[in-house]
Amino acid sequence: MPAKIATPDGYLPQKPETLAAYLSGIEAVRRILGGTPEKWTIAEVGDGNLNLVFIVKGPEGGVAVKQALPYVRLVGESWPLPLSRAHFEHMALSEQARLTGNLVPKIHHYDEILALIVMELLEPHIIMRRGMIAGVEYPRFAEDISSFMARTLYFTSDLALTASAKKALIAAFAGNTALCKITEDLIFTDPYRVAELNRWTSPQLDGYAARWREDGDLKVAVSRLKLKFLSSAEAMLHGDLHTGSIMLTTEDTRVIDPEFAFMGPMGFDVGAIMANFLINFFAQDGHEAQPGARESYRAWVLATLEQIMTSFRTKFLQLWRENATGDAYPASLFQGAEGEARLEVERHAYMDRLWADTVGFAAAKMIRRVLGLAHNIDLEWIADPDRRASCEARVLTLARDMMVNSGRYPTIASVTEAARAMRRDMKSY
Ligand code: SR1
Ligand code: MG
Repeated sequence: MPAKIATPDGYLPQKPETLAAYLSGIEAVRRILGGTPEKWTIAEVGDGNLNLVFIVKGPEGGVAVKQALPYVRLVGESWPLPLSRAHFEHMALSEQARLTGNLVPKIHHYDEILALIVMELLEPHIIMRRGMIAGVEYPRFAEDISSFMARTLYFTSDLALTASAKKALIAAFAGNTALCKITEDLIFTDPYRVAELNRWTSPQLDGYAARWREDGDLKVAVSRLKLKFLSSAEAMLHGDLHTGSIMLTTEDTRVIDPEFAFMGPMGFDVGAIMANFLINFFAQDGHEAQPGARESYRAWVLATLEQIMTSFRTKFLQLWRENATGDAYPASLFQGAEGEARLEVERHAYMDRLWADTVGFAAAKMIRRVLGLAHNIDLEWIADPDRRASCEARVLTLARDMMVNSGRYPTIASVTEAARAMRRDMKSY
């Protein structure tokens, strides 16, 4: 068993009893909750893979408290994980708040020793993945998430930052290695080899898992993506931007949980959103009461995905035109109408490269949710294993093609069309 993580003096995993006493010592929190600690209710509600999460309510209001454990909650103490992830989450949340305003929860208090963040209680928001499983449409989401991605990625890139500011940001996030390692192993490596923690719908998908481990083209393609993840410090990423990291209502969107934040390739975040929309699209067959019942929801999922990708590109390009404050593409090299025209062509070429990365990273994220350790409830909640396996096989088949034949997917419309065709033509696993 790997060595336990040494925790600082004063670190203690919280329980409702200890948390009430702790919070009562923080004036800002006391004011939000109102009353006295005996009047507060505290429940541990964490259902994620890594941390403790408490909802605390008082007579006046509520807060959410997230605390890192010195191990991976999903697996237990046999998988130690540093508490420093709370530090990186706090830093990323602060940066995202500065860049996007109210698209992230407000921070009320941060405690480095306890690895604990007290945040705004988001109510009546729910985790987006749960809403999408239930078939809820979110009319604001495309607008909000495209702004979130465009602003956080653009303003932390060399297009907006000076070289020294960019390097300072790289240094600030360089220590989040343990969380990056989870991604490097679980997304880019384990699904393509025999790994103890891999799991899939068995025996239905045994053949897929075996073929994935033997597929040389796929292994080269995913290794290229892994190299990019390891080496391309393009911008500050959220690092785990799936629909479980978003809480929302039909009117308000908040991105939560940036503990995987680091300086990496932009397509990794954009691809995460694409992957989770495509997974949900394929999973709808497992949730509809009778065949066709979710047809209009499926249409919403793909239309929204198209809108997100199109708006992201438009917004990112516009930010670049209006805020070219970085050291990349020096203005002195692109003077006059001819220089500007040349630069505009180059901006589009840049977005095309980012798009190609997005398709590849999306594919990697789709495959890991079917063959790796951590699955999505979109698929997991389909009780009938044959039905689930049919949805999962479509996810795998489209993802493999997106990764190996990425040139076939030059636009978001080509991706959504392929998803529709896959669902129509591939009847079973
Ligand atoms: C062991 S952690 C597994 C996954 O949970 C997080 O949400 C990330 O997606 C990570 O890969
Ligand atoms: Mg998370």
